[in-house]
Amino acid sequence: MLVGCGGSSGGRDVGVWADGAAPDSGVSDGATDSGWDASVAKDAGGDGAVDAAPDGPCLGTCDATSYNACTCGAADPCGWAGNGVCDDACRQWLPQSHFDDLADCDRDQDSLYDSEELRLAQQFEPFLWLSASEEGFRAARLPHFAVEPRPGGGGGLSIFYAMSYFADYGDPDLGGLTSHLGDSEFVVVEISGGGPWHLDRVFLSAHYRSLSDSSAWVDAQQMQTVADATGVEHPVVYVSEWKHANYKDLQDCDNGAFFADHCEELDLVRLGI
Ligand SMILES: [Ca+2]
Ligand SMILES: [Ca+2]
Repeated sequence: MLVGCGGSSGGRDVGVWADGAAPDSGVSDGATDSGWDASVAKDAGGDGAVDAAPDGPCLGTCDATSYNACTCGAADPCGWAGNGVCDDACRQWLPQSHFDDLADCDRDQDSLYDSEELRLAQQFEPFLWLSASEEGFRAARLPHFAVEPRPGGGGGLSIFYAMSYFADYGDPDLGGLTSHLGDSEFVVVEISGGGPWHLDRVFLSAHYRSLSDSSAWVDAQQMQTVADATGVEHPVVYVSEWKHANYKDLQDCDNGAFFADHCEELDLVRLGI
């Protein structure tokens, strides 16, 4: 049984189908929809007479902007594809047969729904070991992310995490020498598989393209992971104190930047996109 969602068409109530048949997705033609169950239809006028079946696409639920098995159908009976409003809810209603609304729901036009980009970025969002010596400053960042198909096809994706620390506090052994405002370290996570997605490798920036560049690609097997409260595994990154270079473990951190970097793990926190 498909129950209407309270919209109306031509002054008539949206009613109920009893036979489970697909709703009328055609044009407004004045014809009664097949499967309309008059015994449970509403009486909008209160006159005791059962209302006639509403007509028009999806029994008026297009006008009500109601997401259901009709309005979300692959044939796009309401004409919502590319209408300037993202109808992403239809992907949840009909995962296998919804109409394509990438024109409205894919701002960067890379054929990935914006909501899917966010979901994957959160699924693989790194957790950070941040230094004890940054007490009071560990939350001083405003991270961003971007998701793109990996070059060369194959269906893999690349997730870029801009850590966006407000400041690099300089070398702790030299009283903060080289400190500067704005600290643009980053992590790139490459995934593949699609269903389910799995981690392939991670790029960890560490003074990227500077004289002390210690950045590196790390295979998934070498990355430490941690499960969040829902059981999803996330890559773990060791962040050098004050400088925010990224490493896969304590040893790499202490060897980084010609042994200038150090990691003192105090708090394991989610990046926070
Ligand atoms: Ca739309
Ligand atoms: Ca996109």
